[in-house]
Amino acid sequence: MATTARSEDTRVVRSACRMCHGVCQVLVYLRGGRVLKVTGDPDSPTSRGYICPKGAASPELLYHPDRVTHPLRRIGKRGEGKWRRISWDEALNEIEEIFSRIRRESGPEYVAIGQGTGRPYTDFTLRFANAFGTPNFVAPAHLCYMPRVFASVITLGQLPITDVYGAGGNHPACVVIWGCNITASGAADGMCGRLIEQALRTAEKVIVIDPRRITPAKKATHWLQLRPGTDGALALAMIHTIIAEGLLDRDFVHNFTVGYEQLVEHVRPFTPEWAAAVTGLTVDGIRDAARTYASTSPACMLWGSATDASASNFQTARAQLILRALTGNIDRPGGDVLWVAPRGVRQKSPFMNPEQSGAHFLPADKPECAAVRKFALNAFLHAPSFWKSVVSGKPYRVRAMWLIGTNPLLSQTNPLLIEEALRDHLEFTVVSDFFITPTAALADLILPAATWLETDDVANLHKIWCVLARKKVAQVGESRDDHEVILELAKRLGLHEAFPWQSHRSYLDSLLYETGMNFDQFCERGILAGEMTYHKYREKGFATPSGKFEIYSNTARQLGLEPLPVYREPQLSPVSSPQIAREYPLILTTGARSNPFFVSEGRQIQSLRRINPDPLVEIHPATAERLGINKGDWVWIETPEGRVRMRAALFDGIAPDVVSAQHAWWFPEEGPPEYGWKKSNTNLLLGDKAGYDPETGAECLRSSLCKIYPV
Ligand SMILES: Nc1nc2c(c(=O)[nH]1)N[C@H]1C(S)=C(S)[C@@H](COP(=O)(O)OP(=O)(O)OC[C@H]3O[C@@H](n4cnc5c(=O)[nH]c(N)nc54)[C@H](O)[C@@H]3O)O[C@H]1N2
Ligand SMILES: Nc1nc2c(c(=O)[nH]1)N[C@H]1C(S)=C(S)[C@@H](COP(=O)(O)OP(=O)(O)OC[C@H]3O[C@@H](n4cnc5c(=O)[nH]c(N)nc54)[C@H](O)[C@@H]3O)O[C@H]1N2
Ligand code: SF4
Ligand SMILES: [Mo]
Repeated sequence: MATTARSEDTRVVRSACRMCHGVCQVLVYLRGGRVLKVTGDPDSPTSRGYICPKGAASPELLYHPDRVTHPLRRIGKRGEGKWRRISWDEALNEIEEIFSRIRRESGPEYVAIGQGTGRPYTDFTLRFANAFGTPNFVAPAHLCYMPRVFASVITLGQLPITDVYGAGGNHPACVVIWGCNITASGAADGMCGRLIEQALRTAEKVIVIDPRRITPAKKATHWLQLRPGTDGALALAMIHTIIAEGLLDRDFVHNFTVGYEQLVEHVRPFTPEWAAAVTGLTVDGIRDAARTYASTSPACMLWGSATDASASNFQTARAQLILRALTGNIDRPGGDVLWVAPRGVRQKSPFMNPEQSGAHFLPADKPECAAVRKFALNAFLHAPSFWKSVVSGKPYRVRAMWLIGTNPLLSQTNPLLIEEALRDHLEFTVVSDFFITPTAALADLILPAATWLETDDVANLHKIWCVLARKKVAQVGESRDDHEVILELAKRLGLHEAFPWQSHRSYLDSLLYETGMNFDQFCERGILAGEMTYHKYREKGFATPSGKFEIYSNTARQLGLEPLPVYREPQLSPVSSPQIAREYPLILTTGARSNPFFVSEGRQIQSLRRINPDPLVEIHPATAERLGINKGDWVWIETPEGRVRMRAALFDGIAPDVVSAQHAWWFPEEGPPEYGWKKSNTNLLLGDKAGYDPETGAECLRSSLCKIYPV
C-alpha cells in the first residue's frame, strides 16, 4: 500500500530512499505538503526497517537554505561567485543554442557529458551522449563496480549477488567480507548493511579481508589484515590452496567450467608462501582462511570498491569469481547467486540492459573520434586522460561539457588540472547539482536538481532482482528531475528516436508496460521482485560462449587481456618503488566510506556533519607516537603529488605502516570561491605517479605512499 492515513493531517507514503546508491524502502511522513520525517520501513525485504543518518536527514537536504532552487547564470568572471537567477526556459535555450552550434561548427564530439557514481538518471545520461553523437562520456565506473561487472559478464554471463535473503531456504554458513564495509557505511551496490549484519549473526564462519579492523572483523573467524592493493595475490594463493588440498566441488568444476586444467598449471607458483611475502599475511593465515571458505557451505562473498580502485581490478575480480566456482557456491542457496529480474519490467540500468545505453544511436564513425584512447575494459572515457586533453588541446579540445551529478574537483585524481580545464579551457560548462559545489562554482550555468523526495521513479540501479517505487512527495523552488531536463533537451536537439517519450512519467509507464501496471499502480505495490530459482546453469548453462563458467577466458584473450588471473603490484609501493618509499614510508589508502557522507555530499547538512565534523586520517598509535602526533592533531599528509591537512584519529586496528584517509572533503561553510576544497581533499595526493590498471584505467586510490607530520 503506497499511502496510509495516520492521523487527521499526517500522511505516510511508502517510498525508496536515494541518499546513497539506494536500497532502503522508507516511510515518508507528510503534513500539509511538508515532509516531516523519513523512517525505515519494517516490511521491506531489501532493508528490513533500516535507515541510516543520511536517509533520516533527507528532509534536511530537501529544505536546506543553501540549495540551488532555480537556474543560475554566471555574471562576472568564472569562479568569481556572481550569479543571476534565470528561468528554466532561458537556461534550456542557452544550452540548446550552444550545443547545436558546436555540433554544427565542430561536430558533436566537441560536447562532453560527465556523471559521477550511479544515480537515478544513469539510464538517460549515456543514452543522451550517444544520441547526441558524442563518444566523450566521462564517469568513474572503471574504478567502481564496472570491473566486477565486466569480470562477471565475461566469466559467467552475469554479476553474482550475495544470497542473504533466504529465498532458497538456506542462509550463508560462511560469509566473506572482502574490501567492503557496508555494515558501517549503510549500503553499496544495491545491498543493505542490515542484511549483512543478520547474515553475520547466523553464519558459522566469517572471513574479513581488510587492512582495517572493521566491526565484522572483531568477531570474525579469520581477519586477514593484508597490505592494501595486494588482494589479487591473496586470491591466487587461496585458489592454489584449494586446488592443492583437493577442497574443490568436483561436480561443479568438472561439469560446468572450462579451463580448470590450465588454472592448475597457472597457479602452481602462487603458493601461500609467495602470497605471504606479498601481502604481509602469514602462510597459515592464508591457508586456514582458504580451508574455512572451501569447507563451510554455503558460502557467500561480499566484494566492494577496494579492489576496483586498484592496479589489478578486473584480474582480482576474476580470481574472486573463480574462488566461488571452485567451491561450488555459484547460484546455490546461501551462496553467490544469479538473481532473476522481476518479470515484465524493462531493465533500465545500462549495466543490465546494454540497449538502454543507446550505443546503437552513436554514428559509426564517432567512437574513433573520442578525445582519448579507451581502455579495453572501460566503456567510458578515462577521466584523467580526458581532463589532460582539455588542457593540452590534444588530440583536440572539447568545447562544452555538461556535468550531471558529479563533483570531480573532490572525487577525481589530479584535481588541479581539472580546475584549470574548467576555469581556462572549456568554452561552456553546465553543472546540474543540489548545491554550488566547488565544481559548480566554476560553471557557466547551474541547473537545480530535484532530490529523491521530488521525483517519481522505478528505482532499480544495481538491484537486478527487484524494482522499488519512488513517489514524488515534495517540490522546492524550481528544482527539476534530471530525467525531465535531459528529456526536454533531447527533444529540443532533435533526438526523438532515442527519447520518444512525452514525459518522464510516460517513460516510467513504458518500463512497466508488460507488467500490466502503470506507475500509480506500481506505487501501490511498492516493490516488484523476481521469482528466485537456483542452479539455473544445470538446465540453461551460463551465458558465455562455451555455455560454461569460463575459468580460462577466451573472451579475455581475444581482447588482448590475460585469460587467467594475474596479480600486479601497485606502482607506488615499498616493493615496486623502494626509493620513493624511503621518503614516503607509509602506505596510504583513501576513501573507506564513512557513514554520514555519500562521497562529497552532506558536508553542509548539520545532523550529518555533527557525526563527523572534520576530515580524519587513521594512524596506528605507535606510529603516531613515533611521529609526535596526538589524537585529534591536525597533520599534513604528503605524497609525491601534494599535501593536505587532516585530523589524526588513532586506531590500533590498522597496521603501523598503513594510514587510511577519508576522501572528498570540502567545507561549504567557507564559501566561494573555493569552499575550502584544497585543504583536505585526498585526491590532491593522487595523480599519475600511482599508476593505472592497464585494462580498465582505474586509479589506484587504495594504495599509494605518503609521509605524515604534525601541522
Ligand atoms: N580518493 C578517492 N577518490 C574517490 C574514491 C575513493 O575511494 N577515494 N571513490 C571513487 C568512487 S568509488 C566514486 S563512485 C566516485 C564518486 O564520485 P562522484 O559521483 O562524482 O561523487 P561526488 O564528488 O560526491 O559528486 C556527486 C555530486 O552530485 C550531486 N548529486 C547527488 N545526487 C544528485 C542528483 O540526483 N542529481 C544531480 N544532478 N546531482 C546530484 C551531489 O550533490 C554531488 O555534488 O568517487 C571516486 N573518488
Ligand atoms: N555512507 C556511504 N555509503 C556509500 C558511499 C559513501 O560515500 N558513503 N559511497 C558509495 C560508493 S560510490 C561506493 S563505490 C561504495 C563503496 O563501498 P565499499 O565497497 O563497501 O567500499 P569502502 O567502504 O570504500 O571500502 C571498504 C573497505 O575496504 C578497505 N580497504 C581499503 N583498502 C583496501 C585494500 O587494498 N584491500 C582490501 N581488501 N580492503 C581495503 C577499507 O578499510 C574499507 O573498510 O559505497 C557506496 N556507499
Ligand atoms: S543506506 Fe542508503 S538507501 Fe539506506 S537509508 Fe541510508 S542513504 Fe538511504
Ligand atoms: Mo563508487
